[in-house]
Amino acid sequence: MQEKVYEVPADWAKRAYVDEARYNEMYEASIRDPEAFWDEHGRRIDWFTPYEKVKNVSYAPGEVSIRWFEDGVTNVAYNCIDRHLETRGDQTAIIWEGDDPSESRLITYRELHDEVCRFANVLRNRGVEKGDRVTIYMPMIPEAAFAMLACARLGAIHSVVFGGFSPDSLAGRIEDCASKVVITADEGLRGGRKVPLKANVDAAIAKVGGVDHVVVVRRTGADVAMEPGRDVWYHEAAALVTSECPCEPMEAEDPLFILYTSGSTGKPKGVLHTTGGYLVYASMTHQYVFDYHDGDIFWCTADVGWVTGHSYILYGPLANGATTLMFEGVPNYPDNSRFWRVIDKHQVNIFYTAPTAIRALMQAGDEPVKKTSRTSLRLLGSVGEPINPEAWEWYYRVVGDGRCPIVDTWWQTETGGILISPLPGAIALKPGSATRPFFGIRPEIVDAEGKVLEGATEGNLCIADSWPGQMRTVYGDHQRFMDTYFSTYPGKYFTGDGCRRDADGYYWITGRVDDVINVSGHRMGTAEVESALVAHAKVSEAAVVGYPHDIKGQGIYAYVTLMAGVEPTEELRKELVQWVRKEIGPIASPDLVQFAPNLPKTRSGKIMRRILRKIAEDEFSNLGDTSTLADPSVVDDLIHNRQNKR
Ligand code: 6R9
Repeated sequence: MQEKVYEVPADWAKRAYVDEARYNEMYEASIRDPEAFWDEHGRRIDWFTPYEKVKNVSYAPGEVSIRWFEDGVTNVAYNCIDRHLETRGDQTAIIWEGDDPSESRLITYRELHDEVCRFANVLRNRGVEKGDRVTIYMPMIPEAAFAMLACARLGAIHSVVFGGFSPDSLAGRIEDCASKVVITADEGLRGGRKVPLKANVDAAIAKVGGVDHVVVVRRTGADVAMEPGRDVWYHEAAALVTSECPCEPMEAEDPLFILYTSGSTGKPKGVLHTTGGYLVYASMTHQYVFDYHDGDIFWCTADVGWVTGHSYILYGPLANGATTLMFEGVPNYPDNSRFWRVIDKHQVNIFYTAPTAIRALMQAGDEPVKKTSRTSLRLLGSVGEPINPEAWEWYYRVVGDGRCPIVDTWWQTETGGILISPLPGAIALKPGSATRPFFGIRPEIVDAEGKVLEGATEGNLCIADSWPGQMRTVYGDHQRFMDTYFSTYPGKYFTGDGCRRDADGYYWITGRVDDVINVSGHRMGTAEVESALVAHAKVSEAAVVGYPHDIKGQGIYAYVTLMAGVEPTEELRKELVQWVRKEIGPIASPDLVQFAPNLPKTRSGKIMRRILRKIAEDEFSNLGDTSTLADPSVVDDLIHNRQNKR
């Protein structure tokens, strides 16, 4: 089949910050002399004390250390707010669109300043200081942004926990970073449904303790329990403070935030990002990848609970003085035209969403899209998982009316910002390919032994050198950081993704090569779902794998061995799905549960996931070598009782 290529439109090459020649020139310069390149671009943010040292990085086994701009002093909130006040105080910083289409709010940079200062003062009055950890468990309301920026202003480290996580998951995250303060809302509102955030916080704290203050923002007005001395309504506390609060001077390597993410083993890791390098990288990628120009309206549909929300709803856009749209709702409420109506309502120019949303909306047909105008759109973006060419084409043709380039941006919580993506004025597009590396990024494809493969090839994706937005450590566990990312291929950062490079030097991400699955763009460790399942009294053993799913990208397939004497019933199947929902959160609900009296194991007792994956994928003819199984007949039973997909 001939590969489709969409050339850079002539007007894009002219208008964009970089065309192809400039991209090549800048990319080469960034690789030839990273120090000089980042010395220049690090100054795109304002520094209280300018840096003299640019890069101080070691990937050496056992002593991985990553420092950028280390003698510089700055503050992220200052860069996202204060430095814009003189020139764009009256410009809209945040457009908030509520779950209910009749609700929206515009917040100027000056208002943002006042709101963030108030929030910071409320936190300061509760003893929050530089270096303290603050957990934020909020719906997509402006106060979530105010709270994050208030932490940045004070130098406190925020840990945002996605509002869809269960009390147990929240508890684990509060405990891991020892947050004494939690910020939440009475309830969240998504697709017309209420989410009991405050009640979840109460349940989490009952489990782990250690929290001195809970600041509660009123969203729905629900009647929630308030514990005297611990809980305070934000609007009451905010009425008592001023709208002035100085920015704490922060060293470039002082932490900015922790964000928990799933890996192949163990509990979620606290990915730690620091101040200077993160902001330089988030703002620079936002400007160049989305070709953001003054006055553009930028909409990233992610939740602030994920890294995409951190870097491309908040920090990147605001550092650039952009107008960023924050959406509380979901793509299909009140109907399947919602995204496109919001684009028309707020005249959005740049729209950034996830393949799972595109695939779901594609199933609803063209009509909900076509009845809206979308003439304001200029650029489309995709993130979170590989986008299949069919969904790419639909996004391009139907949503973008064939006028808007698509930037398929590959990156991770760990990378802080986009690493591989087209620049719309510079790089011809191939549907399904994240195309070329951003400035300063050195992708390498290696084989299982770590040999670097050249030319057109396929293997595991590593990054050979550091970039300013890279995570610095796993909070509280630097050894785990080194083991997870720098030990498989010593001297390189290992991404956990598989990747193909074609003859044109384009990168095609093929998905995770570890035990991480990507369900609707949400990262999940199969081990987390397994440990939730085995925590159920009737489950003796569980093995979880991903399988191809039309809308979610991957679905969750759970093989469950029950305790002796327990009857495998339909009811129990449903109960187990509910159980996982409750233990981790709705995003982790297994799509299919197969009761398996035995799991395929090696003689040493290791579960052979390769075989379970193949069965879940319906690839029975291609099971590979099963001769090392302790009991090969187990496989026939598994195939015979496999769960149906539709
Ligand atoms: C930003 C974000 C990271 C994992 C990553 C990869 C997958 C993300 C992708 C993509 C193909 C893209 N991924 N973007 N795969 N093409 N454009 O999603 O961070 O939640 O940490 O997930 O998502 O597998 O390793 P995170």
